[in-house]
Amino acid sequence: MTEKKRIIFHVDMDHFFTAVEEREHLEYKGKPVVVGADPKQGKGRGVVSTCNYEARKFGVRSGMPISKAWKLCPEAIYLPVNYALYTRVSERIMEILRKYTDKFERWGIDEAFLDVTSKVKDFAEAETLAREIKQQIYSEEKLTCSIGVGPNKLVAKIATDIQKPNGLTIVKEEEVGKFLAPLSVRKLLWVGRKTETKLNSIGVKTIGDLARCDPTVLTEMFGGVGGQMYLMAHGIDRSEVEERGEVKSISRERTFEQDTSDFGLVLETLERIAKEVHEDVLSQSLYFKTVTIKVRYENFETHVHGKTLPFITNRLQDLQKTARELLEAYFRADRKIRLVGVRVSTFVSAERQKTLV
Ligand code: TTP
Ligand code: MG
Repeated sequence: MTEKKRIIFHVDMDHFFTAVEEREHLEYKGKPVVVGADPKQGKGRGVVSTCNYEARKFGVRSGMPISKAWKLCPEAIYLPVNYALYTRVSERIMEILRKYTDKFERWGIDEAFLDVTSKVKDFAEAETLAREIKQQIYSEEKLTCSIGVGPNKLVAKIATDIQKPNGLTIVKEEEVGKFLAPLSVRKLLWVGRKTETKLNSIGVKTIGDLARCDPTVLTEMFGGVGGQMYLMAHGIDRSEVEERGEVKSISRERTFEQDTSDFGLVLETLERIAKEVHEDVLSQSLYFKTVTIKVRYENFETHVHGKTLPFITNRLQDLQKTARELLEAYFRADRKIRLVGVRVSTFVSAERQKTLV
């Protein structure tokens, strides 16, 4: 069977939340900036949502406890998460990108895939188009992005990360093997730290090592996922770029009978409703990537805070752990909570997950 060769773009904004903050406050330019929980002079709970590249030089990273970030870089500018602002900017960027192709797929708040097969005749034209997109986003939004170009979504997404910020990485079909081989297995979509340790234990460190494995050994070790990993290691991904419309999010919330400052109770409630959300996720055969919590204090002041995971998942523990981390930033002994909620979004159906390989 001869398949039409595809050309896929993956676009990812650079240090998105902090880039938006820098744009709004020119005085931050050149200084380390961290967006996330309040560091409270090193005693704060919660995590870093993201940080700019100046802060990354000090070792600060997304998902790190904010207290650790403070230790590494107390001089950084620490800002709360202004989700409403980033969502507005994200919508405008997606509108720009959507105009370039009818085969478009949003993937998280600052990422999207574009299938430009029918818009360009080869990779040279694809490069020109990618530069045009970068230029348009910059001139309209004063933000930079990185673009990965490849024969499928998997390769394009891995390529984006190779040169960041403001990068453009092109991997032609015939270059895929050479491109993937030296990279760590962690670069593959579903390989987390645990899987990496297991793979390392059989001497597999790079994607090239994985590609040389016997697929039956991988299936024995990891079940069905093992077979998927093997195909991915060979850069094979037939999934289509398509907008997922129908289900936007699944959420639950609870109002306490009496406003409470009992953190244990709030946490337990959050975990219980996360379990309900998770049951819905499983019953609809979905995978999610973004977890958002909602906290309303007794005076009705309401906060919504989300985190997009670096992987897609359908595991209860990922949902509960992320929700718990997000909640920690809002717990204050002196403030009673009236309501908590949890939402998951950015879905992939199990059907599509299977077709990704
Ligand atoms: P990313 O694209 O993963 O990160 P980034 O845009 O900040 O940096 P990079 O230049 O490496 O792409 O995530 C997009 C946004 O999602 C990020 O700006 C903040 C948010 N986010 C979280 O809130 N928590 C997280 O753990 C991660 C990874 C991201
Ligand atoms: Mg990004």
